[in-house]
Amino acid sequence: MTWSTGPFQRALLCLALLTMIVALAPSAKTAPDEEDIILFALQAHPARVEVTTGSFVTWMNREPVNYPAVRGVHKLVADDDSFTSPAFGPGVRWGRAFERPGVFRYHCRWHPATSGEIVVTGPPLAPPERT
Ligand SMILES: [Cu+2]
Repeated sequence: MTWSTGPFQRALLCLALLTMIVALAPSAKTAPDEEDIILFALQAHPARVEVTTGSFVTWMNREPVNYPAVRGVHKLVADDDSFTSPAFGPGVRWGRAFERPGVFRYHCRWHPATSGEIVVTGPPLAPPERT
């Protein structure tokens, strides 16, 4: 084998390794970000998501079967009525942006176990909603 291990080659190898380490390291989260929540087996995964204001949060319906009566369709409602999703079935994604800080708990209109909370931190990007 004619593999040379002079100082220059070693330095080059070090540089290559460092580049790989930097490339493989998880990138720092930048705000605003996007989160995907999977709805599966009538549960939200993860049930608790923390994001910064301005983040767009999406729910993906990955129910594997058509449940009787409701056919695996979910309709998410915020406990404080700040948002309501359309009914969306298996394979369909729905999402919304969270522009105000707070803890937003939600549940499915038809499946109480399908619930979770979005914890939003950061400066408000929209005025409070009128009631
Ligand atoms: Cu549901």
